[in-house]
Amino acid sequence: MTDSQDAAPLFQPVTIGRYTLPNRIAMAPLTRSRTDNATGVPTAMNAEYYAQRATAGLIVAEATQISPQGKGYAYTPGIHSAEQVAGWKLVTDAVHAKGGHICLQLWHVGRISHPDLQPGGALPVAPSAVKPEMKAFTVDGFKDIPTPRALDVSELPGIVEDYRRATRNALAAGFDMVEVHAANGYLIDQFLRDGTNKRTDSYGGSVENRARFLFEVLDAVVAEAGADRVGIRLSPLSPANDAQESDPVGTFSPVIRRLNGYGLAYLHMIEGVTRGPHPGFGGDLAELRGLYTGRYMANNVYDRAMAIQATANGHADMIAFGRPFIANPDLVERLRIDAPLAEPDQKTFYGGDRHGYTDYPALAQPAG
Ligand code: 8OZ
Repeated sequence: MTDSQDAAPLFQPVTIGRYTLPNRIAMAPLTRSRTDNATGVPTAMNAEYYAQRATAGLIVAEATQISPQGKGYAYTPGIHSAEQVAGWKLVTDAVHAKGGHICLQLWHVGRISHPDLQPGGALPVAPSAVKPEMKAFTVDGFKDIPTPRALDVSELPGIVEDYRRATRNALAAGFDMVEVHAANGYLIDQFLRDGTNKRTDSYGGSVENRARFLFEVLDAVVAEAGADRVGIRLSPLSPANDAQESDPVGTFSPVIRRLNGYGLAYLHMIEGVTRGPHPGFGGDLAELRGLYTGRYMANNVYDRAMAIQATANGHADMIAFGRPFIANPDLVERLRIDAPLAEPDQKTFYGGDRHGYTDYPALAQPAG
């Protein structure tokens, strides 16, 4: 019974951008907060963690700040300094040595930050001075997030340049692709949504204006990497990080339609509420997904059966698994043979050392 599933598209190759990937299982970007807080430089330990998971068809590495201002959580990595590029090179070399492919997720958190995490103790920045009802993860624990400072229009080209530099750095570090993080209520999503974008200039008001920043960023990233090495992540139906939107379908439909014209490597969508539960395949999800004509990566607490079905019936070209990859470095093989999955320890999700990071074993290999 399980053997017959080897023929399932989930376990078959797929072309994504300029790459042919061996299966349709992606490792979703997972914040693990395991770099030095001051430098954000990846280490050999991070390389070992990703290399252990290199049988994923594609690893989308954790959200990585494009600039010091883009940081919103303690111990997250960056891609804005030469030292960070050198650290990430350890990671990409280790993944490539195992035959894997790895993409870097480019991140600016916008208002989801705290002065403790910002250069010079500055206020976090956002499209508008709208306070999120959220706490920030700092080295001293969780702290209330203050009202952010609204970005002046003159500052936006500099942030677009930060994305461009981050893309160049990611390619120099050996990443195969980059993914623009436009989901989960971070800076780009804050521009898109009417609950967080109260601007009255050309970046606020109409959907076209609210999407302007996203497409300026995307144009810069695509100019550096080529569209066939760029993905984008959206979470249109998720209120993650207190990102309010009065009309998700009305806001995101024109965005997705316009993405069709880019020929990107893929659109990665969190299909419902971030970290689940899956909303079902009808309704707003069906409407939004149906608009996209390129490669589509689905994410939202998929299990094996859902993943097999969604890649067989045309819903998705890839499925991104997040938490299952934490405790199952060999998730692809376990899904293939329908082996039981290990459960991750939530206490070691964020921060700490090798424990709960590189010490989850693969299934024992048969002797011989
Ligand atoms: C969990 C913890 C910290 C950050 C996201 C980058 O929600 C994140 C994130 C998730 O996209």
